[in-house]
Amino acid sequence: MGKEDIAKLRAQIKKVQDKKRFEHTLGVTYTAACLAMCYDIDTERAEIAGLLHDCAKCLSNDKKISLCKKQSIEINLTEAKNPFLLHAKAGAYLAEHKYGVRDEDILNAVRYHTTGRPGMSMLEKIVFIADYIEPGRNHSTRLPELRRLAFQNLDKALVEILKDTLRYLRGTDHEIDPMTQKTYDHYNKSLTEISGVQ
Ligand code: DGI
Ligand code: FE
Ligand code: FE
Repeated sequence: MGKEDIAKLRAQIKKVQDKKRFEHTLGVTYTAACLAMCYDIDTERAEIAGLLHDCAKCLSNDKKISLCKKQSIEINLTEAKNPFLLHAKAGAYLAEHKYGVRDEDILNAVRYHTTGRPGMSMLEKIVFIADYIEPGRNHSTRLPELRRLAFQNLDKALVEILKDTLRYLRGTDHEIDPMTQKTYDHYNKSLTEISGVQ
């Protein structure tokens, strides 16, 4: 994919998202490209993953569920109760079959952008973090600090964002997807091991 394909993809995504969601998508796209520059990752792949990450967000919950059922995509208990979570898996499916992406790393960045997963690639981390810190976001008092941290230490930023998300979810009646908790535990553990803290 080159610049022309990216422009085409951007026009396609604009058609399937409302104005606010599309603004967010562009914010994630450019933030992911900036993080990619900072960490020496291919910027075009970061842009494509950013453009696609919420491509299934504007489908109704019924559509997300029926798409997953039809394509035999597993729906876990948390997802069954909170179908909005399925926009990540459904998005990865559409990225491949509707938008023609063959790059498994980009597909995984879409698939795991909401919960993360243990063993994320650099691109997956970049999209996960860009989704949280893009300039249009305004959902955490810790954003200025998290934005700075993202460009200094990607893994620390990942752990702090997961910590923030888990704290937010515990303060609501939303159920925590086991994968979100697993991702936090995995990266929190590897950070403390690296820094030698017991
Ligand atoms: O699609 P976006 O709004 O851009 O961002 P997203 O895909 O990261 O979804 C954000 C929401 O997902 C946010 O309100 C927190 C929520 N979330 C993340 N992990 C979990 C979760 N919600 C539930 N119920 N359980 C989780 O484990
Ligand atoms: Fe999302
Ligand atoms: Fe998003």
